Amino acid sequence: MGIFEKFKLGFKKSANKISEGFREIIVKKEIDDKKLDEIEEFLISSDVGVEASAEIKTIISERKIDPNLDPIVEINNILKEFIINLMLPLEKKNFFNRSNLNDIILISGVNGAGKTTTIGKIGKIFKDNDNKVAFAACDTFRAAAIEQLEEWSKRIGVEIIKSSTGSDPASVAYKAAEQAKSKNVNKTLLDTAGRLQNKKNLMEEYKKIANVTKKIISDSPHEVILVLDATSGQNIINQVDEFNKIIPITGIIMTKLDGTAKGGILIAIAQKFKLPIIALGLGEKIDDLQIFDSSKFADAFLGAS
Ligand SMILES: Nc1nc2c(ncn2[C@@H]2O[C@H](COP(=O)(O)OP(=O)(O)OP(=O)(O)O)[C@@H](O)[C@H]2O)c(=O)[nH]1
Ligand SMILES: [Mg+2]
Repeated sequence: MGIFEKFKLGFKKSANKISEGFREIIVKKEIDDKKLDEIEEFLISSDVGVEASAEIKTIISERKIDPNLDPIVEINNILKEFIINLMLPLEKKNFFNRSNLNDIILISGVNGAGKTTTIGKIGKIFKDNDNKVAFAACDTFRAAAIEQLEEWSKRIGVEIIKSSTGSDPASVAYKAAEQAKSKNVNKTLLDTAGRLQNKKNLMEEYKKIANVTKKIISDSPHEVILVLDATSGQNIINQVDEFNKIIPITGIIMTKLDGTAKGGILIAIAQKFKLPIIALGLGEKIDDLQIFDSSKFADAFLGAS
């Protein structure tokens, strides 16, 4: 099964919900104000967000739908157009290209979001694209976190910079930046401990990790990637807000989109923050990562074949 098929399969729950939802709302062909309100409410309940749902409702009401056409198909087309208009500018496929610099890439997010797994997945793509890659085990907090990252580094065949559990995570980041420079590593991925965005001391520690590499490479970190778990619902909005305040996010990766009905949350985030979307996680294995493509996302979300 190709990744696109997997993507669609992963999204099946969302897609079924969306197309069935419209079918239930639009039993007859005319779309009156009541139907428009129901469509809006349905989109909100699918996690698409209040603002985006209101905007979609306005677009549908302004677009005179030809009564000779199937209104469900027409609404799907409007939604697809909306998603692509919103998300095409947020694609960032060149993130994976070979870089000629010592890129420092900080990976952050709440506990269990999928940070370490995602580092394994993107590390492999970086390596396949002829980058010299290194991982830095800046999660010195959770027992076995270092071993988990080490496991991935062995699987892919990349170097790991580490210290012992309980040591200062910023010092590991510092050492990784030194090595990036001295060994000419193109992409250094910093794995950080999971932290809740409302825990002040942990966010202070995050700020320290984020800033320490500047002492070696002044314009680092070059990328600050927030990993979001699609199944965490509306709390995701707050996560983006808080992490973005500490150090500006340069890209989002959403994980666990396989088998969840919550794909709509990515639309809400795109609408609210307009941040680049790097990739989508669709499983636990190394190849279960889809480089973000707005058109493929729209098709998978809407259940188009
Ligand atoms: N289904 C699914 N599971 C995933 C995905 N990404 C990660 N996981 C799983 O989610 C769990 C947590 O993943 P980790 O990579 O350890 O998450 P983390 O953010 O590093 O966790 P902490 O370091 O403890 O904060 C693991 O069981 C992963 O296999 C995904 O895209 N889909
Ligand atoms: Mg981890």
